[in-house]
Amino acid sequence: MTQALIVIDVQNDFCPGGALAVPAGDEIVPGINALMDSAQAVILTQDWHPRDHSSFASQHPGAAPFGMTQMPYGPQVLWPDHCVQGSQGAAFHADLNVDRADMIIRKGFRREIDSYSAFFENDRETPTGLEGYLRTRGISKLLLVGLATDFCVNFTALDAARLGFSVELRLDLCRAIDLDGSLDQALAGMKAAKIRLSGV
Ligand code: VGL
Ligand code: ZN
Repeated sequence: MTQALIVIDVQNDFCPGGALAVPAGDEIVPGINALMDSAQAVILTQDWHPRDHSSFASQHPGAAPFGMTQMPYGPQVLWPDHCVQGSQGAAFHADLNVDRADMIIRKGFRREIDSYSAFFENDRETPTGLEGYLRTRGISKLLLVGLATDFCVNFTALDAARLGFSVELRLDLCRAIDLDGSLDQALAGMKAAKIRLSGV
C-alpha cells in the first residue's frame, strides 16, 4: 500500500517574518526534509491567492485581520494579505527540499472562495483534483505535516478521512496559528474523525 507524504503550505508567509506568520513555523523544515528521504510519494501544497482575494481583510472596508465575515459558503476568517501569487511570501521556505516533490498542488486561486483543504475549497465541494491524483497513483495512506495545524492541515486531514484515506498527522512537524481556541477545536475534531495524531 503506497503512502504519500503531504506537506501543507510550508511557505515564507507562514514562517516567522511572513505576512501570516505561524509561531515557529520554520522549525519543522529539517524534520520534513528528513521524512521526504524515505517517502514513497511526496506532494506539496501551496497557498496561492490573487492579490484581491476575498479572504483578505483588505478587501472588506472597515474589517480588521482575524475578524470573521459571512461568505456565500459560510463563515470565513479574514486574513492579512498573504501568499499572493508570484510573491516571495508565496514561495516555499528556502530550505524545504522542493526538488523532491512529485507534485505541487496550488489552492485558493479563485478570488471568490478560500481553500484551506488540499482536497476541496471552503464550500467543501469544489475539488482541487488531489483526490483523483492520489487514487490514480494507487495511494490510500497519507502522512500529513505542515502549516497551520488548526487551518489548512486540519481541513486537509478531515477531508482525507471523509474520503476514506487512512490518515496520520505528525503533530511535531506541524505548527498552529491558534486563533480563539482553534487548535484545541481542531485536535478534538480530528480525534473524533479517528485521525491518528502522532509525534506528541
Ligand atoms: C492558511 C489561513 C489562510 C493555512 C492558509 O495554510 O493554514 N491559513 N490561508
Ligand atoms: Zn490563505
